[in-house]
Amino acid sequence: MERFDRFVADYQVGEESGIPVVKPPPGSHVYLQGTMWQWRPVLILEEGATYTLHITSLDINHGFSLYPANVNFQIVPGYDYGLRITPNNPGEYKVICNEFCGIQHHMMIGKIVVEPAGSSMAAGGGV
Ligand SMILES: [Cu+2]
Repeated sequence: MERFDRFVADYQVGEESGIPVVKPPPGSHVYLQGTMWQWRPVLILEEGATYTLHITSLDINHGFSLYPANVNFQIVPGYDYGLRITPNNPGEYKVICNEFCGIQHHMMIGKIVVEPAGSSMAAGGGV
């Protein structure tokens, strides 16, 4: 929880519907938290860079499902799942909960954006 807060504070670049948007440096540890009924934060990753993705649940069982990529994990509270990932396909991915977790389960949709390699260089240029 503390690491998560520090992670968000260090690399936050914006906010979307009250959820922080975080762009961590390539090679770093990246954190994604599931709670009823949201995924925090929105992650911006770079194509070809390797990250260690930590997925945790703060309350009950959730399912981590990445769409349209075919990745599924059961997320049990109290465990820290560390996945080594290297995104190789730029685009916008949805994080969907595939474990029924209550009334707003179907609203539990997060987001991971993969930017094409090298695009962070141009980020200073505006839009
Ligand atoms: Cu759910």
